[in-house]
Amino acid sequence: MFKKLLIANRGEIALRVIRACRDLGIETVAVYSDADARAPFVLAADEAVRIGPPPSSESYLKGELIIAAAKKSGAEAVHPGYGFLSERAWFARAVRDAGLVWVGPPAEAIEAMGSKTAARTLAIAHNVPVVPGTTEALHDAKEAGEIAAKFGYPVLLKAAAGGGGKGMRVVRDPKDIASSLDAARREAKNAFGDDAVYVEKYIEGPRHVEIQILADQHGNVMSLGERECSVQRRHQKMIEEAPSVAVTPELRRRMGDAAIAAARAAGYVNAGTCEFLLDKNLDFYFLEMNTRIQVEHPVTEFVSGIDLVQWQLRVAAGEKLPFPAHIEPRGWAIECRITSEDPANGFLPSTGRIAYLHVPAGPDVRWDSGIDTGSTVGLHYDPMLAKLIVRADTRELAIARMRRALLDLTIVGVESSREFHLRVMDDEDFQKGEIDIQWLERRLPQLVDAKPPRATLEVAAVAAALIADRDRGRRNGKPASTMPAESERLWAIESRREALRGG
Ligand code: MV4
Repeated sequence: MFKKLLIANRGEIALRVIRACRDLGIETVAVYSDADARAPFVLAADEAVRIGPPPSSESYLKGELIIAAAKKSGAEAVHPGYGFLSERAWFARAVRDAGLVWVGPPAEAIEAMGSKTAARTLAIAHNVPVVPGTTEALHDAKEAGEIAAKFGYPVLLKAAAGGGGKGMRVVRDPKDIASSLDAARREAKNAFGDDAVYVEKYIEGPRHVEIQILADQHGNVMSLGERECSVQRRHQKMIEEAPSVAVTPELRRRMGDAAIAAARAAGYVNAGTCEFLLDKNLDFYFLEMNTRIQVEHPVTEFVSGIDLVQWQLRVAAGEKLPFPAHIEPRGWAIECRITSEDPANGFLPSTGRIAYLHVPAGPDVRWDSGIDTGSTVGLHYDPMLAKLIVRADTRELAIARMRRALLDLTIVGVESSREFHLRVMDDEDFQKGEIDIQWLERRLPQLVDAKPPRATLEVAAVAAALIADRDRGRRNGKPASTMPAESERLWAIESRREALRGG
């Protein structure tokens, strides 16, 4: 195992990697921009190197500066985290060429999965099911019309260089094919500098289910089961869980085998994720492979009992995976991404200083965060403040535990998505697991509008003050009032917290 590692990232994932290193006795080097000089991940690292001003383009995306910091500090390995340079093949190669260990997949595997059409071609060649469609870029609208007619409407035009839903157009009517092709091309050209577009059959109302894999340098590739990631808005995941209510052990096995085949086809090593669409008939289709550790990895850690970041480090150091090829999940895990966005205001990003932070705890409650009391939240980076992850024996208990943990969370100073997550936990569809990739956007108006009326708020404020007063024992020596009825208790806990906030 290496003695010292540099983390080419920031925020909660940098801290997550530092913790794994501590557990393994590896010294850590953080790199940071001026905006992060006092960030928790910088304080937690053994050493920290300033790499530039706040904009990512002048700091966390400066590969050469990061490699220079690694060499200078005597680090032997580099962990890329997610985002930033994590899926840039040139950076993986530059790290390797500098004589450092890259704690991620080989540059060649990143490249093989980088183009959507190349990944699709690779999948087809290895019997991994993909959505019916083509892999060749379309020449013109006439050809698009012919292919669409062959597969049947609706079809989806997709950018070959794709990702994040850019350069994508659903076409339901043959008369729209030419204008949709133009629009998809324009968007693809803008986003990726490549206007190649191809055709797929459009899958209506699927779930987004992904399989976590882990591969070592000795040819062992394993599946750690699925994550259900359908609760998303504008291609940003909000809530993830493991396992998925839709996946049986038999389906998990087949999806796991498909993910392992895709990983093998790409010569994959380290942690990776195969994304699938799972339709209403429970047919699944490979979409793409994410060649990095993902934000939502903790739900898999909770149900598999395997520390994914620790195993990223171990396989990068040459260790063999000691696990069976398939892991069956135990219990249920849910993650809420707590962001500094205001759901009541169209998810407008909020900035400021975290004046007060109270973090949930207790059995099987995990808080992966990049902030502390006193941290400032700006606009330079992603709005994710923290991830709240819980585990329990059943999905129902996990939802109840998440609800409790969210009530235990107080963030003062910036707006956050906490209240939004509480509303999802209380939602009937969510509780039944009746969700697909369009569910949240369909449900959002109801979730956001479910505001208590002004009068209710005023009554609650008065009641909360009385409860707080009772708890402070200031009732002139009179006995404290009785506890509220069972049905009112959660409301009372919330009111009490609000009332006691700031003394
Ligand atoms: C699809 C699809 C339906 N049918 N492909 C969106 C981003 C890109 N990774 C693939 N995406 C989709 N591909 C076919 N043939 C629906 C989506 C899609 C989606 C997929 C995963 C998670 C969220 C999504 C939101 C909208 C559309």
